[in-house]
Order: sequence, then C-alpha cells, then structure tokens
Amino acid sequence: MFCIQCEQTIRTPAGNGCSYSQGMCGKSSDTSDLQDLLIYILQGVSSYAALAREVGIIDHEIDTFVPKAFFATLTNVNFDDERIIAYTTQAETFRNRLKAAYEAKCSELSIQAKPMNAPMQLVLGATKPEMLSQALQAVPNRGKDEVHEDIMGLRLLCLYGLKGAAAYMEHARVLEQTSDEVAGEFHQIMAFLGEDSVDADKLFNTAMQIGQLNYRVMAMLDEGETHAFGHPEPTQANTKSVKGKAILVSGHDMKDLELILEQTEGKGINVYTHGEMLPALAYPELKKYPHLVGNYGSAWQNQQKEFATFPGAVVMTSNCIIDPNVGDYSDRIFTRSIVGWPGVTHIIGDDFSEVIAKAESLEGFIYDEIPHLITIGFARNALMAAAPTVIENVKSGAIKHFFLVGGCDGDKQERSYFTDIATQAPADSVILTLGCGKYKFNKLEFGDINGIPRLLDIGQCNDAYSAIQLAIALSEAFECDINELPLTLVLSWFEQKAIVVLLTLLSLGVKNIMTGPTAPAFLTPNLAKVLEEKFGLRNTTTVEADLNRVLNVA
Ligand code: FSO
Ligand code: SF4
Repeated sequence: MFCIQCEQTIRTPAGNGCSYSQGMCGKSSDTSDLQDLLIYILQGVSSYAALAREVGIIDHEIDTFVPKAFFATLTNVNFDDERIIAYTTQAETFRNRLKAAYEAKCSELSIQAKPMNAPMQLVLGATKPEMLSQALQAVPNRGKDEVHEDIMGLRLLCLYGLKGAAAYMEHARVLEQTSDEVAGEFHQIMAFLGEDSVDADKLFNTAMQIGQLNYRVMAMLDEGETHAFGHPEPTQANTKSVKGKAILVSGHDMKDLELILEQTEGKGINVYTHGEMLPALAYPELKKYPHLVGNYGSAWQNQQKEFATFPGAVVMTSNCIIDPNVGDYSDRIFTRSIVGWPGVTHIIGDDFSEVIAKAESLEGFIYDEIPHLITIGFARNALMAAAPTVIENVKSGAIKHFFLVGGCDGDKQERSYFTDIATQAPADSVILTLGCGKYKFNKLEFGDINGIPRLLDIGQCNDAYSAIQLAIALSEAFECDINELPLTLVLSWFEQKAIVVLLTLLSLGVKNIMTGPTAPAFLTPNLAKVLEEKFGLRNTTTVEADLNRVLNVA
C-alpha cells in the first residue's frame, strides 16, 4: 500500500506515507490497494466519458457514479473491502458500456476512435486476490522512480484535490444539483490524471483548474442546501443532552437528517447532530422539528469516546468514520451512502426504520442536562445581512481585523494552536469559523463588538463558499482587493476536502493563507516554496509570532 492523502500520514526520515500493512487511520493495505484500483479504473471510465462527450454522448448515470465512487476512497469514509470491490466491478461495467457507445458512434460518424490510455485497457481480475495483484499498477505514486519528486507531488495534489471536489459533487447531487459542464470537466481532469503527466506546468494549472471547478461545485451545494432547507439563520444551539430516546446524525448530508426527522416525528425520539452536522440546526426547514434538540459531542476524532457513551443509535452520513469496535458500539451505528465499515449495517434507500427500532430498544438519556447554548448560523445570507453593521464598525475602528480559523479537526496535540489563535486574537477582531475545526473553540465565550458576536460560525467546510462571498462583499464595500482586507485565513487541514478548499482559495487569488498543523506530506520542499512565492502560503508557526506578523502587517 501507499497512501499519503491525509494529515496523519506516517512521516519518517526514510520517506513519508502509510506504506506498511495498515495506515494510521486503520485502513488495511488490502483496502488501500483496492481503493487504488478503484480510482484507476474510474480514471478509465472518465477517459471514455470525456471521449464520449466529444461525439455527443453523455451518460448521466455514469456522471453520478464516478464522483460518488471516488468519494468512497476519501480518508475515513469506507473501510469495507466488499463495498470497494462492488464499486470497482460496477466501474468496469460502466467503462465497457461507454466504450461500446463511443466506438459505435465513431463508426457511425466514420471517424477513428482515439487511442486508449492504460486505465481504459485494464481487464479487472475476477477475484479479490487477482484484483490485489493488479494494485501495483494503480498505486498513486506509480512510476515514482522514473519521475522527479515534484512531478509526483503535483500529481498527488491534483488527485487529492479532485477527490475533495468529487465529495462535494456527490453532496450537491443528493440535493439535485448537477451540471453537465461540471461533470464533463471533472471527467476530463480525471482522465488527464490517469495519463501520469510529467508536465509540471500542466499539472500546476490543473491544480488551479480543480480549485476553480470546486468553487462552482460549492456554489451548487450552497444552492442545493439553501433551496431545500432555507438560508441558515443565527440560532442558539443546545450542546447538552435532553431526557429521552435518541438518534445521533453525523457527517455532512442534511438530506439524511431531514429523512430521519420526518420518520421520527411523534415517536418520542430526540435527534441530535454530531460533528459537521451541527450547522443543520440553523436551517429553517430542519430546525422547525421540535425533536431536533441539539448537538452532541464534538469533532470526528473524539467519536470513539462520544459514541460509546451515547445511549442511542448513530448514523454516519459521510466522513469521518473511525473504528466502531473500539468503543463497542458497532451494533448501534449505521452507515449511509459511500460510508462503510465491515460488519456495520448499511442503510440503502430512504427507510430508516432499522435505525429507529434500534433507538427505541436503547435506554436513551435518563435526565436533562443543564443546557449550554452556542450561536451558529452565520452563512452567506446572515453574513450579508450583518455586513452593513460590520462595515460601519470597521470604519469606526471598533473592528480592526478578521480571522477565518477553520477547516478540519484532528487529535494531534499541535492542534491546540487553533484554540490559542482564536482565544488570543485581539478583542477588536472578529473570528469566522467553519468545518469541524471549530470544535477547538466553539463552546468558549468570545463576547461581541457593538452587538456583533466576535465568533461567527459559518457552517460546514463547504460553506467556505459563504466566507468567500463575505470577503468579496467587504472588498467591494472598501473598494480594495480581497488581499488588502484586514483578513487572515488560518486553515487547519486533515483530509482531501480541505485540500480542495485550499486550491479554490488559491485559484481565486487569495494570498497569505496559513495552514497547519503540518504541511501536506506529498508537497515537496520545492512545491512548498513555489506556493509560498506565488501565493504567500505558509505554515503556521507559533501563535505569538503569527499574530505579531499579521497584525503588524495589517
Ligand atoms: Fe471535518 Fe472529517 Fe468537513 Fe473534513 S468531519 S475532517 S474537512 O471530513 O469534511 O470538516
Ligand atoms: Fe495514511 Fe491518511 Fe491514507 Fe489513512 S488516509 S492510510 S492515515 S495517509
């Protein structure tokens, strides 16, 4: 196995990446190899999808399938070999279907079918051992001895960035937001990555193209969420438990939460959000359910402790899942969509009665805790509504700086940096946050500036789209470039969604972003240098030094 896609990858002086029998996340070498083979064959599907488009053929079923299956290989999503194999054999079937359609159309038009790249030609082994034996040709650092390490780093940056975009495409699709243009560009990039380019400029430009593509995808997702559930509104969310039977819904997919709320109405079951589902509590069409009682727990890395003590059923709608056997709750956690863990019940379709029956069979919370309320719901609309007051306060000097501190959480000790920078930011600064990284400080008291809360929770990681809209509005109000605003972005990264959000920001020309707690291990020193020179992108250092630098520059 070789996997280097997330922040917790193994780093040694001899080389970086998880490459032994198991990754740091618990992914076995078999699962990793099967995922590599899946991605490789998906690159073949996309190659045919891109060619088929040239002759006027679009297959929507396949357009949906490819990003979804790619999403299954994102960090902490699917650890179930059988499900990965099922995606892989389905991919081969789809690839052959497109091949046949493309070749038939070519002969109908009397044109020569274009030559096939390697992923288009792979004949999948019939058994798991045969598939595993094919993994070497599919491993993401294939050919590493023949190419410069910077080329490999750029390939991986593109591959992992596109994976993040694929995840958001699937989130958007669930909410009926699809686009033939976006799917076409996605296939074209996926196909390009299957060709193992050695062209550094082309790879770098592709990374920027992925960022731009993801900007459109995040806009689609924003449209899907606000169309389905209304615009988030500032909301006091309870973070303590309420007496009664309980279901906990984690991940990013609010459609699943809505289905669960509908199906539990009047059943005496309380529904809680977890992790990245917290922002759902601010959407009018979700918060209208009185049995959506609040948020339980914190970010993904604490789930083994938190789920173990949750006296109800748990539903994991997307990333991030970790081993449920450790906390001994594998019989009351359920997976959805692309998520998988061997032996855990996977819910297909829209019927959650198994989850409800499980919650009914469990004790639930036996008493009410004293509520602890936090304010959430400052997505695009609420931010825009607050913008005139914010602008006045900037003009009067009451607000001197904005920090966007967001991204992923994780269990590394160094991540206390994000708590410290939020709490040590000067009293005349406003802190915007998004993603599960917010749990490092979102239950603390930050006060307000003339009625504007100093901590504004924008939402999920994909709500970076809302943050960008605010930055654009502020730059228009102050008639300056985004980079001239008194705004500092501090991104905590863990997995590939954060990589693509970073690519989006860079592709929009946002400069001087700080990322931490460590640099991606697939970025070589040369690539890090190029990103610093071009974009001022740098690693976080110490809170004191970083605050000193950004506040004195501003
Ligand atoms: Fe967190 Fe996990 Fe949204 Fe990530 S739950 S770490 S950036 O997957 O997706 O913020
Ligand atoms: Fe290692 Fe991260 Fe890959 Fe897991 S997802 S195998 S921890 S690099």
